[in-house]
Amino acid sequence: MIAALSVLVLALAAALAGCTGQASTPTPTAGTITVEDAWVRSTDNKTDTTMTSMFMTLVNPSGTDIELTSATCDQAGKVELHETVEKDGAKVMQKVDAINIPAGSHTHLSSGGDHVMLMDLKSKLPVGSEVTVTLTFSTGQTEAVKAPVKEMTEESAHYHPSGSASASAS
Ligand SMILES: [Cu+2]
Repeated sequence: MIAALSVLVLALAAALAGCTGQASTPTPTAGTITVEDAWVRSTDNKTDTTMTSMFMTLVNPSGTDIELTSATCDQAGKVELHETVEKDGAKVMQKVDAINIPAGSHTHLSSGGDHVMLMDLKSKLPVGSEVTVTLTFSTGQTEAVKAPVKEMTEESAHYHPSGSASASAS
């Protein structure tokens, strides 16, 4: 027990020593984001079938803020990270450079909020099909996410159910 503890102390000391000086540079091994409940909105019943949105929950159990910095998808000519803002009383989407996932917390990508935008789609995305999107994070972690294609429902279109809204939601 004592031996195990001193090993831990040594490891901590080494970690601290490695961090002295400037702000820590994230290492790929620090990438611990997990992706939950990913899905892509079907182009069925959409007027514009050239683009659609991907939603999910990104969980960051680490002690450092991590950003989603880019995404790619074989079925889309272009993929952007979007946020939704209110402009003149209307909700509009705009491109952002990154989506932050706070340390020890999570970020919901949802309709009416932040999302991944799949653009210049090479084919329609019917309900029941599947899309693979590769996410890249500020830690260097990449995650290939297989997302089912689903219909946008009344429930999923909601901004954030008031009961489960988190303080970090915007
Ligand atoms: Cu968008």
